[in-house]
Amino acid sequence: MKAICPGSFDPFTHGHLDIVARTASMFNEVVIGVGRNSAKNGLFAPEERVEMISEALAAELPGVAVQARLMDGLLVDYCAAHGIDIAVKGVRFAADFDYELQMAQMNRKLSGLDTVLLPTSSEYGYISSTLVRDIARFGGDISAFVPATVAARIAARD
Ligand code: COD
Repeated sequence: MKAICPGSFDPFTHGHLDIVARTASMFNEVVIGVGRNSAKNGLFAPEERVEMISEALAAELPGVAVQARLMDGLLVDYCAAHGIDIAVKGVRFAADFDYELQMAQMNRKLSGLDTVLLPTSSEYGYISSTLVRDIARFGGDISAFVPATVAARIAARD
């Protein structure tokens, strides 16, 4: 079966990487779908996020069949066009669950696409891209929260 881990990944964190690695252990093929979240103010352009994730995968999950791809438009349309059976999302706390449940039900209604929710690993539950963006904007140290290749890209922006 082919799965997608969709998200904004702005930036890609250790929490995201953990969800992707666990998804890759369950499915034959995994795509990381980099979408645009219209509610969020971006730090990196989606195209650059795809590059950053590809770099992180090469360094952190060598030999694992995961590909990062730009996902314009609706998740359900992307999945239908690329033969993807299941979406996999990470859940850190109740607010994530409420948000993900609503999107999962909507996606299922739109096309029948089902969603698997994976609970975050306890060591990554407090990490969020929003907080990492904020820390990075004010020059703080984000190296504990993102793969080294992502930290290097963030440092190179300054
Ligand atoms: N540990 C575990 N999981 C985590 C962690 C962590 N530390 N941090 C984030 N996650 C999970 C999130 O809960 C989410 O499941 C996933 O990782 C990605 O997170 P983000 O924040 O990068 O991504 P979002 O929530 O901004 O992504 C939203 C999408 C882009 C997936 C969504 O907007 C979408 O599907 N857009 C396409 C348009 C569409 O189809 N819209 C209609 C949806 S019904």
